[in-house]
Amino acid sequence: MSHDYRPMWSDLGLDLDAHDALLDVLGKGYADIFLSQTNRPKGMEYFDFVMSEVHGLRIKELLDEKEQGRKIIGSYCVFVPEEIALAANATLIGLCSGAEFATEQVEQYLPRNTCALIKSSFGFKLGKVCPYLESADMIVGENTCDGKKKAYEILDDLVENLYVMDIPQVKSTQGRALLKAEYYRFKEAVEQLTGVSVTLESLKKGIEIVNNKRKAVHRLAKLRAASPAPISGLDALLANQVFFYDNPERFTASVNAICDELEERIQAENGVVTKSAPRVLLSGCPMAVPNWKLPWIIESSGAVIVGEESCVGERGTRNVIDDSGSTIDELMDALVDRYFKVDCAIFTPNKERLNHIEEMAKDYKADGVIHYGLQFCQPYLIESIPVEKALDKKEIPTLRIETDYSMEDVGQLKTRVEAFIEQLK
Ligand code: BJ8
Repeated sequence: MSHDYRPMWSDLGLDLDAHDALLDVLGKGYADIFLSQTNRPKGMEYFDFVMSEVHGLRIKELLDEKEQGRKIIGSYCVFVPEEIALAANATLIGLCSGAEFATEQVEQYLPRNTCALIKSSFGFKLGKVCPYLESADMIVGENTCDGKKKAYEILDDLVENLYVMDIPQVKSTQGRALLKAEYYRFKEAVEQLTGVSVTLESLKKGIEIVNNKRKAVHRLAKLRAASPAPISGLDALLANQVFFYDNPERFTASVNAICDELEERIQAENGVVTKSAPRVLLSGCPMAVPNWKLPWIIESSGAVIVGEESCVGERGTRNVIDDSGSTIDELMDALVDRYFKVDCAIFTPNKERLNHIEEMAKDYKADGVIHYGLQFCQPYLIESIPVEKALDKKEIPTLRIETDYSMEDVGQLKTRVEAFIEQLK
């Protein structure tokens, strides 16, 4: 890290020793998993820098924004619209939840058999190690899966500024009306927080900024259809993870710069693997920083990941918003249209997700699909069975993995993944 940020972390109330330990593990993991890769695109240097300053420079930037009167909003789900936050002079950041922390303390609040993602969000709070969480003026929870829904009731006692958004579970007319009403309620809450009213122009601008960010990651996604793959799945996942907390305009420019480079690589048939490397589509639960275990196992076993059907990936970023509306209400409708297409497994029925997985497997020329379900995550684990059946009908080999954030099962996972990759060959 470029500076001594300890005074800043201390002011935020972090536990400096615990935080040092977390950064140490994160830094070592990053070096082993990312920096050890060969023939990476030059543009990844930007993301290496972002990761090296993940709790440093970016937090400093957010605190500077706060000093200038901007508010910071933290969110745990892709249903929370960044466009509205931007339109009301706030910055939205994703709260990661990708590592085990303070498990003993967490289990005083949550049952042991809670998914690792929810436990991690509590661990970062109870262990006092997340500067993003501590910088946030508002933390947004959402009624998605039962685990999150109930956990936010408990989180409400641990943080001062929790706001909970209701999310429909059925894609019906009533479900759409609920989402629209909730987005209006969120708009009012953000306006109250910042003291800035959303206008037609500011909402259009917010939509434009986020659309550009999404277009850049779509461009990156499409380039991965090339053979040999021009970028590793790990590096592409990293870009999708950084999507949630970098400055949006800088992120867009950095992803587009990588895409320019990848276009040249594709022309020159310069891949990160050979053409014969098996191509895998990863599908399932979101993978937040620093949850790199399964992608690392897959790619260190000789395959390349060519797409993520995940909220940290294409499920979360696909589709842009029509910004042609001439009233705030028309723009809010366009916003709802876009978000209502997110096919999270909390929806019932959720046939769109099956179709999307098949489409992605075809578009990115995947030889097989690995479905990643977090232990105790009922929506995705239950849905993994129809996913496997649907893919089976299309003769697309599928491997269903159930795991958590611990490293205990690495050996066993590697054996299963290697056998699957052999089968794909
Ligand atoms: S839109 S996927 S980001 S809710 S892994 S906590 S589902 S028990 S994360 Fe998600 Fe929004 Fe949906 Fe996307 Fe529950 Fe499962 Fe845990 Fe999960």
